[in-house]
Amino acid sequence: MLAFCTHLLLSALSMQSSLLTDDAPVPFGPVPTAAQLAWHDREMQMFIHFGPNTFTGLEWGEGGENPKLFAPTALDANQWARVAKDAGMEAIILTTKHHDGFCLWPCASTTHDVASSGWSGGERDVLRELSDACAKAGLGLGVYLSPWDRNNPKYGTGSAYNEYFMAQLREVLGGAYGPIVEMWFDGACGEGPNGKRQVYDFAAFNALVHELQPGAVIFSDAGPEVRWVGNERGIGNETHWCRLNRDEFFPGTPRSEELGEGHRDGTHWIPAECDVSIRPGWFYHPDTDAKVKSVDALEEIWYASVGRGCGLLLNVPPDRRGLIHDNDAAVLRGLRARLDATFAKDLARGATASATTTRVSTVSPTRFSASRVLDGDASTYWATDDAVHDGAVTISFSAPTKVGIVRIEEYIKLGQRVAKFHVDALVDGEWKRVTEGTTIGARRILRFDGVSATAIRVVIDDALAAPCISSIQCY
Ligand code: FUL
Repeated sequence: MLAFCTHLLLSALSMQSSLLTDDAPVPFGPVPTAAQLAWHDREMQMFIHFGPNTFTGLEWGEGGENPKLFAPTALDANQWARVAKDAGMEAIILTTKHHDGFCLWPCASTTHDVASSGWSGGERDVLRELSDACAKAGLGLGVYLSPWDRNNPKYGTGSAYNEYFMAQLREVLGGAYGPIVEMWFDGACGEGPNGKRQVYDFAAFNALVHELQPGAVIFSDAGPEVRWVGNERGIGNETHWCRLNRDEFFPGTPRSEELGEGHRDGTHWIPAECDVSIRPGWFYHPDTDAKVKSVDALEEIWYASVGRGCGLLLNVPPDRRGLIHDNDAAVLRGLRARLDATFAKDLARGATASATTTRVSTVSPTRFSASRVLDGDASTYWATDDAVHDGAVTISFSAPTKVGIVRIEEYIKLGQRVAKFHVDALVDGEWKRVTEGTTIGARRILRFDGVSATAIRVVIDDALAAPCISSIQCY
């Protein structure tokens, strides 16, 4: 009993002292959830468009296709997972049903599915095989399920179709296929087989996804967790606020040109994801084998998406065998090799850091010091006092060092703060500006003409609240 009372007293005292001594900045604006933080860490994910279109050559199937057309000859989801893994991707999102309504898993509520297909006597399940392959490879699994359905007769009838769609969500998200990291809702909404357009109940769809897969983020034009970037070229906006006035948007929004930048004073944390295909179309077509994007083109896309704090969702469509074509696999290996070579050695590790201004902490004098940006620990950061919204961190090398890339990360658990910054290099004893930008967010990766510098200085020119920078890397 005495031990129990002592324990209570000690924990009360330590709670009180941490309240008194927690001199960290208070969060600024909306902040990411745990699921969104995990999404930010999955910098690059693979998108897989596969289905009847692979066999008909269409991009938007009409819905009346004979399921027997779906007949891959050598499908191997482990090969997809290997290609994704070798490319350094963190998850695979599969079109379990595209606009043609055909389901890649044996669906209990329609016969327009793999069970009626010409593939292996209707005995196999693409989602099951991908789920197993991802689990084995240590990849996350995401689900694209098109609300637009050009096959189902209930489409366009209101609640009857919404019920059908939610029954499908229950099948794919209910646990049979394990944890799902991302639910991808397409904003496309056209006519169904009866010529009518459907009014979707996205509030109910989202609530169901959250109930069935609390660890998943939902993507759509309007989030609620991840938003579309507003183009299908894989290009993020140079100014990328992770905040959005969410309630003014909906899937299929006519205001998609605002999605790239987001809103500086937005109400909700909803960062942008950049979807793009490695080929001209979303589905595999044999006449595009020579049109696979080059390593150079993919590298540019990577810097314009991942480098601007967005997620990159790169579509790699399997061919009619059910395998990723060698041309696609080869450029992905090339991209990985290029990125690995570029980012092999962080030149800032081992350098020293100092700041023009540092937040005072009574917990420890180094709690918010400049050295925090070099410690490789994502949970520590350099910060300024609340009233100070600018300042600079200088990274000094022991000898002139050739630098052409900086990677800067904000401590986004406390919100997104930086609105304007620039980077200087100390070359032959003189500071010269090498690059500049607006937002940073989860990360900003900037390339510039390489300089031989004895120091690199990241200058925060303007922030909406005390800047909190968790990492500065140089390559
Ligand atoms: C669009 C769809 O209409 C395309 O077919 C593709 O699935 C793309 C990712 O989203 O809205």
